[in-house]
Amino acid sequence: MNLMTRISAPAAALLMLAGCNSGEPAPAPGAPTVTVADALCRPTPKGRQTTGCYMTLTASGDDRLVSVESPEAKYVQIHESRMESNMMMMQQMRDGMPLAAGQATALAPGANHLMMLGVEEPLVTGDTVTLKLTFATAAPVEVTARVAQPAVGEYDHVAAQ
Ligand SMILES: [Cu+2]
Repeated sequence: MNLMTRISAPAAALLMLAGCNSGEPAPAPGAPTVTVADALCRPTPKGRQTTGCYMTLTASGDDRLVSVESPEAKYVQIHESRMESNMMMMQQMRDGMPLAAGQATALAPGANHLMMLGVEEPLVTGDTVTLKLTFATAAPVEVTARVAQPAVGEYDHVAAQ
């Protein structure tokens, strides 16, 4: 019985390695992760170099979206939107956006969102945008966002105009 145990443990480890052949190092079992769904960036109208990006983030443990970068923009900021004297205002979340364990957190039009600044090449519907998300705890996640108008038309960049 003891001998069986000694043999089967390394065998199981080998099987796990064989199953993870994607090139990326697999996260350690139980390591915190963040999954991203429905990533979308708004097209840039002619001449505009700012636009909003939206997605849904789910962290396996309590975490925080700390920063975002993209080859398509000089900067990407994490913004919050709020109503102030009947005006939709937005400002940068300098400490990032908290993510509660297991809870889907939306970046959405008219609410918290990502804002790309310094977009040199116009973003046209059908394009894709690469966004690299960095978290306080989980490994960074690279996201491919499609460029399209969000279903909800609410605009969140009044303050930037
Ligand atoms: Cu914004």
